[in-house]
Amino acid sequence: MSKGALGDTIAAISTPLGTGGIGVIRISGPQALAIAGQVFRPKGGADPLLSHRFYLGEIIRPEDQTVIDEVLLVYMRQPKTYTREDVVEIQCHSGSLVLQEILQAVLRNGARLAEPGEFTKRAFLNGRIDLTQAEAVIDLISSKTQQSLELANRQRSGKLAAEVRQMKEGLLNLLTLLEASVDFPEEEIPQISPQEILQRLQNTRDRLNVLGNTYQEGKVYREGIAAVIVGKPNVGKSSLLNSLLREERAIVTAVPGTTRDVIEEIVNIAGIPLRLMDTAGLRPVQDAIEEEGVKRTHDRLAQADLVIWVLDGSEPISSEDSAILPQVRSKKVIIAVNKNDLPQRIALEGLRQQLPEAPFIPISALYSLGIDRLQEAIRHLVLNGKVDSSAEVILSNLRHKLAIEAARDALSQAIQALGQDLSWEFITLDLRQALEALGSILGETAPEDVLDRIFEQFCIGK
Ligand SMILES: Nc1nc2c(ncn2[C@@H]2O[C@H](COP(=O)(O)OP(=O)(O)OP(=O)(O)O)[C@@H](O)[C@H]2O)c(=O)[nH]1
Ligand SMILES: [Mg+2]
Repeated sequence: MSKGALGDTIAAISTPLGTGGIGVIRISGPQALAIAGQVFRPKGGADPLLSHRFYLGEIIRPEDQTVIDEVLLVYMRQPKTYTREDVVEIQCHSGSLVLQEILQAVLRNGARLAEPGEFTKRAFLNGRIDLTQAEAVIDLISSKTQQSLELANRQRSGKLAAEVRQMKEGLLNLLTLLEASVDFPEEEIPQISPQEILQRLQNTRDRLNVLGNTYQEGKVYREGIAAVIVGKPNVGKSSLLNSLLREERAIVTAVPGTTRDVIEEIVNIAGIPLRLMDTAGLRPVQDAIEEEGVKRTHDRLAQADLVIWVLDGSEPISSEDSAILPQVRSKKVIIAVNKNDLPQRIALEGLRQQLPEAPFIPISALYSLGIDRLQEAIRHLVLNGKVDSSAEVILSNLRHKLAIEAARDALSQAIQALGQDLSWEFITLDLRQALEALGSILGETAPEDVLDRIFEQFCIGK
């Protein structure tokens, strides 16, 4: 994708392919209205089409003037459109053949097939949204919980961008003052004391620090975490998965070694999208299938952000349980002491000493008891107890976090330079670096390949 190709008109199917009530074909660019005129016959013959109005009519094949579908068409004159260009949207019956044929008719009349994310990229290049807002559109589409949706919406509405802009403005202000005194030391220009400079630098650095610290929470909500349920056979791992899912997803039987393959589902735990994996029970393997299953358990364990280790509270700890300890020790781990509905015969003291940080939660997966407490423990552990959802702006994107840190480090250097009485040129250099880092968040100074990487994550038609 290149910035230069803005002059042409692009088109794509914007709804998922497949049968459904309505499908949408979107066209954007200077030729949008002309192309619509070639393929669309409004009922009653409206001409010209007025902006931002729906028209009922038919789409016809340009070659032989036969009808493809009856549709609703809306023409939106720029600039009040998604891309800030002329946009036409055609709402047709959603069958993949209908959608494809209409798209073909549009393409034959001069549109080019849009690349993934190209509509949103145009909105960015035409200045309707900044890069954080474009990125928020991806997050919005892929949100799995209300919390991640809310984070995406805050970013889409420009909260992060506003905060970044404000800090940029402050720094730019300072830079101008400093450069004036460097360039015209004898002139009568407003002077700024070193204390005042220090104060301003520190203020902004502190704000950057606060913002950077929200990333841990934001990332969890945006990307979710991988949690794997492990334990020896028959302790109730699959029962726990089912209980958390509120659905009989995994097979549960009284036969140890029931689960052979990894079963993976997404559950919403207090707003956190949890990729939950039920695994084969860990024990010395008895056949080739179980061997492969246990190997898969180990693979998942290695990648997991969080481990839920299930024990059977109705039995004493066995050597099979103990063999699991070294494999989970270095992980964030929660101990679910299951079968709490039966008389308890487990002694946990030794294990508590081995895993002093881990919460031990008594549950009954069979009767869904203690599951709330388990969920709370998961939330607490994942967010490290450092949750501050009240923060107005929460970082959830690694690109933003790295830029915020780069800006912060540049300011720390400036503060150091100030303390060492270095020439103000050193400080202005650091300030420029900080400004560049902040500008890259908004897309002002983001190089082409960074943009490409961002917009490639979109689907076609967005
Ligand atoms: N009383 C009681 N029984 C339970 C509970 N949870 C699971 N069970 C029973 O324990 C047996 C094993 O349950 P599963 O969920 O299949 O255990 P698992 O850990 O997935 O076993 P494998 O897949 O073989 O490793 C079944 O008979 C369950 O009904 C519980 O909370 N209380
Ligand atoms: Mg199982």
